[in-house]
Amino acid sequence: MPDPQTGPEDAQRPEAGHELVVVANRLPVDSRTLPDGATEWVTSPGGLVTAMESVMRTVDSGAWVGWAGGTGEAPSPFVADGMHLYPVPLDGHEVERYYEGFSNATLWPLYHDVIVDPEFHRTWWDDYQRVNRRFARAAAEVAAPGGIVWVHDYQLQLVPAMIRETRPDARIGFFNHIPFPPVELFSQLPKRNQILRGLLGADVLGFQREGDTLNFVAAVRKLLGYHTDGQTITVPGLGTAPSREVQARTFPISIDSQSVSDLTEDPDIQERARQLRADMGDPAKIVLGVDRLDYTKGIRHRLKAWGELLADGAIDPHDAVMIQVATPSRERVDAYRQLRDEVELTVGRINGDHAPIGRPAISYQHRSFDRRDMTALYMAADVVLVTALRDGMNLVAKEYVASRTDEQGVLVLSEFAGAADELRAALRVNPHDIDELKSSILRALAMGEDEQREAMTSLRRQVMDHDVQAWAHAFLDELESVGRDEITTRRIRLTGETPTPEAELEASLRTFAEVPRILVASDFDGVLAPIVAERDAVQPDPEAIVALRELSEMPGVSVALVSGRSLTNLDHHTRMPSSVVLVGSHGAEVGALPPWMHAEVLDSFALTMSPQKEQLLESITHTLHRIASANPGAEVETKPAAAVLHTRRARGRGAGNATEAALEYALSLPDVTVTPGKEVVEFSVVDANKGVAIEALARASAADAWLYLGDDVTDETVFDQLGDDDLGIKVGPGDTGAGLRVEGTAQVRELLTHLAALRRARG
Ligand code: ADQ
Repeated sequence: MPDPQTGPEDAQRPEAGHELVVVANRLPVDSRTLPDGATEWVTSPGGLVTAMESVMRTVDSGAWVGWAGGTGEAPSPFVADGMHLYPVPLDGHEVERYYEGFSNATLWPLYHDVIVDPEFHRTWWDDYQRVNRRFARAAAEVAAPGGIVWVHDYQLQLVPAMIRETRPDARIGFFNHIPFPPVELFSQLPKRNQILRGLLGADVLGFQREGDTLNFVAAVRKLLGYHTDGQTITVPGLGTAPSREVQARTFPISIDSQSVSDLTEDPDIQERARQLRADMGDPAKIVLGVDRLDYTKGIRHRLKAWGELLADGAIDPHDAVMIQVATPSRERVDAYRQLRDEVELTVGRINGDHAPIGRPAISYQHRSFDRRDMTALYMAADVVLVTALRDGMNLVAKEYVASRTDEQGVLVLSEFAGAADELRAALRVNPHDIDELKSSILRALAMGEDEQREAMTSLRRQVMDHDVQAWAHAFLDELESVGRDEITTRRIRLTGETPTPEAELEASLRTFAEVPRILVASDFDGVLAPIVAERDAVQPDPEAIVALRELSEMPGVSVALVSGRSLTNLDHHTRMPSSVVLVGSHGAEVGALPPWMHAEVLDSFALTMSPQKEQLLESITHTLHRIASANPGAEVETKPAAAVLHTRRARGRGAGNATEAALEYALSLPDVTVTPGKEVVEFSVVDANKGVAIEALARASAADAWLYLGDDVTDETVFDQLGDDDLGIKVGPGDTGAGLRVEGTAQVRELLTHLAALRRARG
């Protein structure tokens, strides 16, 4: 970063929001308390920040949402180096359960091959969800319409779907910095499906290695049953939403290679490197390890190998010194405390047994170094040991390569680090095999200059050409290329519950009544009849029914009743004349049309069942019966092309449990239209909805405009089709695509009676 000093320059966010919003657990800043007690923010110069700086320069306005560290109230938003920072607060409990708990004691070990046992507590999961929701809300609030939101890492896996809920217009990307485990391991994770669904809220999911991407796709296929085609996943739409495509891709992360390389030209850093060697007693060889003090990094294995080489006499401690830099990490998590004790005990033992007087056999540094010191260390090191047991990428390996402009030095690299896929010229090891590790160390120490140069030249080509800027641009290019038309933006016209003012409703009705050819259509339950617990006890409002009948007999007016009920059931309860069209099963069944309507228009939309669909329906019905029998009171209704789970009469928590089980099951059925409604979940094997039905009826009746009344989420498919002259009327509370709202069935009765009167007066 050009200038690490930052202050609260300007907390104003652009009116229209930010074009690019990065969401990561941590903000790229650390706080520092000044002598006068004030807080100053200093940007922390990680690779991600550098990469983001480069891409943020290409957009008008960039933002970063993250935790500023510490507990309690978060600082107000501020600007640092042209980037708007939005701190997300965490309280002490959340740090314990969301961060140290679910993120670092459940997910981290599980995603790293269960090197230590993952621990799980349900309270941790509750906090993980709550904190993810907070991050999602913060990001959704500041992203510009159609803007890009890029979510990072395992702490925030639910955030993509949570953002999508409120911001379907945004392009959402997610990058997983750590490995994605094989499905056999991932399956152990409690809440695994929720995690997958959270991730699948993104348009593009990025992983470090090809193997990670394949693991993820396999988990989605196996655990959610979604259709996958290569690395493209089809996420079925729940309810009335259409399906979406999600791309899972491999983007190996890198470092700001040029700036690391440039540091080696700095005379002061060159001098530090020389001094370092001298401080170590000018040994023939310096072997270096740099890691966060984490059990995934294989520090114990490395120390064991080094200790044995000294004990065997294969290495003379006067000739070779090991420097182990171990950055303090997650010190409140048990496994990390234990690791630190163990590492320090081992280092102490090895030094006690082998160190010559006045200098160490292992120089152990448990603290942070700045970039310049780190570069000096890399320049001084003849061999760098990267012995991770599992690592997403491992940037240390790449930093070492970028620091060796002299084309000398040997990188010993674990095959379990992501970097092993690209850094082919490194000395590759299986760190679990201590004998192999020992012989690789000896080989590295003995390697001649020419061989070193040959390998290092090849490694440098790789690292210098593929830097972190290229990584970020590749990811964002993929995100940009996601087809816009696949992103459905459902239009919400009204929120809350306030009914449309009388005068506005009246004016709209008057205009509509003047249109020469109109279609008047309505949902049944909850609109023409109050909702009742016993479905068959439903009582339609007699006056509303009379008004509809009357309308259906007027010239230029077509009338339709649309319902989730089956056609026969709807007919039975409404007893409408043949001038009224009945549409059942959410549009999948259409009754006889009156003679003046063009039946052929409906051909393309007719109910079609194939033997495969019959079979599918049978298996769905079977599963729903199983869910119903586990939740007393829940019932299954079968229709010609659908099976429906009714939970109205389920007892106790049965309704919630049955619905949840049905929705979970729904996710495994990519070719089925699943429509959750009020205490019902409908599984339809034909692809029809009320919106399609109304559109077809409007065409068949040659209507110039239509009016539709609906109370349910299934009615939103109709409101999605509203044209300028059409009237969408939502009955009751809730967000809706309708332009008008009335309170309940009593108002529907008044409205229909009034419309009939207006139309009658028109003549
Ligand atoms: P980490 O597990 O933190 O990152 P790594 O890739 O090795 O691992 O990055 C560590 C960074 O910290 C390097 O830039 C290194 O120079 C720096 N560092 C280490 N010790 C230091 C010290 N004492 N002082 C100062 N700096 C120090 C996670 C994944 C990795 C993945 C990265 C990036 O676990 O697999 O490579 O994210 O995606």
